[in-house]
Amino acid sequence: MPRVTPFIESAPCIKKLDRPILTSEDMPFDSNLVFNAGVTKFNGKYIMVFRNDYGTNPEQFLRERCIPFTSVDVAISDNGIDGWKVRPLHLLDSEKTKAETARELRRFYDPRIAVIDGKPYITMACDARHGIYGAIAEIDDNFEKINVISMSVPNNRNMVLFPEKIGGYYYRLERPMAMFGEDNGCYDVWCSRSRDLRFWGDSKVVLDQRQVPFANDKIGPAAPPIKCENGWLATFHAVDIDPTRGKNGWEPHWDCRYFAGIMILDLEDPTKIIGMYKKPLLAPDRPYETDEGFRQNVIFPGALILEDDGEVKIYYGGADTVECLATAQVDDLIKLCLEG
Ligand code: BMA
Repeated sequence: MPRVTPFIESAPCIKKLDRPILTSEDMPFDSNLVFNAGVTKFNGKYIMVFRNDYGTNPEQFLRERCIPFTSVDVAISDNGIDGWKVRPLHLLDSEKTKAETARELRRFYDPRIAVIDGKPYITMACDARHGIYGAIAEIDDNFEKINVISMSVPNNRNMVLFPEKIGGYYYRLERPMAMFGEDNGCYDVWCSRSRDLRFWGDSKVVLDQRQVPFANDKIGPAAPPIKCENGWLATFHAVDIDPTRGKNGWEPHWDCRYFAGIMILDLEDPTKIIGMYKKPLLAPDRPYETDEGFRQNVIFPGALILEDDGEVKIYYGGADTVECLATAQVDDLIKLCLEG
């Protein structure tokens, strides 16, 4: 396993806010960790659908080694930065999911949002008795009623939908956990397509983990891609493991570091990479990403919003504990990908 250098910075064009934008302290319900959100601009508002882990604390976690409950929740803001109003009723909750499915499905988490032909969809991971599924759900315009329309076979997650059909097909990026590949346990980013969002096929590898110089372990799709003149701007997360890292956060041993990477995919055939930035787009470098929280050194992006003035908002989970925001200019992001 190749060693990755101890400290890597975010790309120079990235501006991170100097504090998280949403945390467990903002929650009107029981909450320990608020992170890994999907965000979209819909009917003039910014809608965030996020993951809330609850029912524990660092001491209890050390004894029991699990976080008992996970809910998926909604927050709404006028500017996508602050003033988030959190809806008090959970959109999904692990206790309800278990009860409704006779414990077959345990919890949904890591939601991402794509709006296709004006209709919002949520993709999520789902832990279940028989593995981890990737789920696609439709949701009403008020983000109140969610209905799963497609489930993958195990083990698949980090599913993100493209925001429009390409050549008559819906497309998604995903990350199956291919146990028996050449590089055992180093999973890659894949792409599949569908006529109806329910049945998926024509699956191809898009990005091999070994193409990413700052990953020595799995990679996975991050935010739903955004469309630019040069192609689809697509983010991914990339993991580097250093077994000497030891205790890091709540866990007795956490040796991973998660970065965000960025690439451009062909507009007509999104299984083809046009360019990729060879260094991390976002690296953990703020105290709330590196020194505090549940799993330190984790950057987990779930949303990109391209504003009319060319600013891109990049939403990401920090340390599996808080939700954060960084911004960059779209032209700078494209340049990074094309110049490598
Ligand atoms: C991944 C997922 C994410 C999490 C990340 C870092 O495998 O479980 O939900 O943010 O690990 O812990």
